[in-house]
Amino acid sequence: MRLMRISMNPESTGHLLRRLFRLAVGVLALLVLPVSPASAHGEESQQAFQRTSTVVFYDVKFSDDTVDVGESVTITGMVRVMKSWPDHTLEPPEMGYLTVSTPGPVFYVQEREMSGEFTPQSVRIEKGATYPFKLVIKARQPGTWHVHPGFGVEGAGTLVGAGKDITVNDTGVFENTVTLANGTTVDLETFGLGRVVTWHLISLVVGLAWLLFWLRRPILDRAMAISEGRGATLITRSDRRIGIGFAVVALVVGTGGYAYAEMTQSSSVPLQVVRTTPVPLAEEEVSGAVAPEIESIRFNAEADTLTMKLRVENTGAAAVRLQRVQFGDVEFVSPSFASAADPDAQAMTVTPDQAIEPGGSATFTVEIQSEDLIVRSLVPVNEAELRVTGLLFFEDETGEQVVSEVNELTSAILQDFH
Ligand SMILES: [Cu+2]
Repeated sequence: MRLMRISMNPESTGHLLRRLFRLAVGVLALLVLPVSPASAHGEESQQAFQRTSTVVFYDVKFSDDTVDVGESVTITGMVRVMKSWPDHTLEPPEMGYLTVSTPGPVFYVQEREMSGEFTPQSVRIEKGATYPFKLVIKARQPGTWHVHPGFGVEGAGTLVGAGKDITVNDTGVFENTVTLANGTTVDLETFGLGRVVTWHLISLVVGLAWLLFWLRRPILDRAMAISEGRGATLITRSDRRIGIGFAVVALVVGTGGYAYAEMTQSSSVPLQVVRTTPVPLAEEEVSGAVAPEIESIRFNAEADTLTMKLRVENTGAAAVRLQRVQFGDVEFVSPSFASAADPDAQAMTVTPDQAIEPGGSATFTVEIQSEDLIVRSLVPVNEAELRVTGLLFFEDETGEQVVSEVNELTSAILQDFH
């Protein structure tokens, strides 16, 4: 092994000290200065194609935005596994799980339904399927929490729908009790907590003892011996004996714990797995008699506009009108429907803003201010797939009975470069 000599003249020592001093001041400033809590939509870190063409939530409604501790909020809407699911980059969707995305366990999911069916666990899903969903969540901790409905797909991660800030007032009691088959009522917030703590402590003691036994020896000396090929000489007979002792203790504790639980808890049921297949809405019910086709999409970065040329055919018996467009969880509404729309939705222009007569077809130009889409990274200008996938909503003329028809659009975006 060769040693390197570091020469240090007084000048460079002074320089080094000054740098160290500056670094120390910098670190201290970071520690002392007040920090504001970070806040952002985490979903925006997901790529555009993931958020627009895998799972899309629409018509998401929250029953309340302010509740007391122990009160419930119901989230309803539609979740659609897109037909344009990118199988070439992601595995095809087969297993999904409806959930909520919250900052920690601040809510408790009481009810979880897809297509009116109770879905406590992961369910089988299919491409192009639309499921009405319902989530009932009970407020557990006071505070203001950002809540999204979410849908986890095996192999693709969790996609979220429109979010809302829900304030949970610091009054009320959170109760989470359940009656067991043997008639006793238990509080799920504390049930078995003593046992959990005991097992953590036992593992901690065994683990720490094992670490201490090895870590009290000089690490560098031993590493050197191993690199010189003398590793086998480091382990003595008593090390081996103690090692076996640890293994025996771990086995005895594990099997002993199991035997103890079997003896004291006579009536137990193994963990259950339920795999249901919720029935999606019939495709005709979802997309109806409207067949839209994208002729072109142009994106102008300078003017921040997205211009779509649509050709829509209406084979139904009632006149329909383009109501809104949705990319990911961002909605754009036609001016004629603005009054009834979600206040968060943005405006778009539709030319000509006319109904499509039964049996007829029409060509429209839809213009969207894409600034918000860019900010939310929903226009995939810097991705390998310059495509936009979204949902188009139409409404028929019978006023009262509003029928939202949904269709997917998948088309390459042409960029206007100047
Ligand atoms: Cu969010």
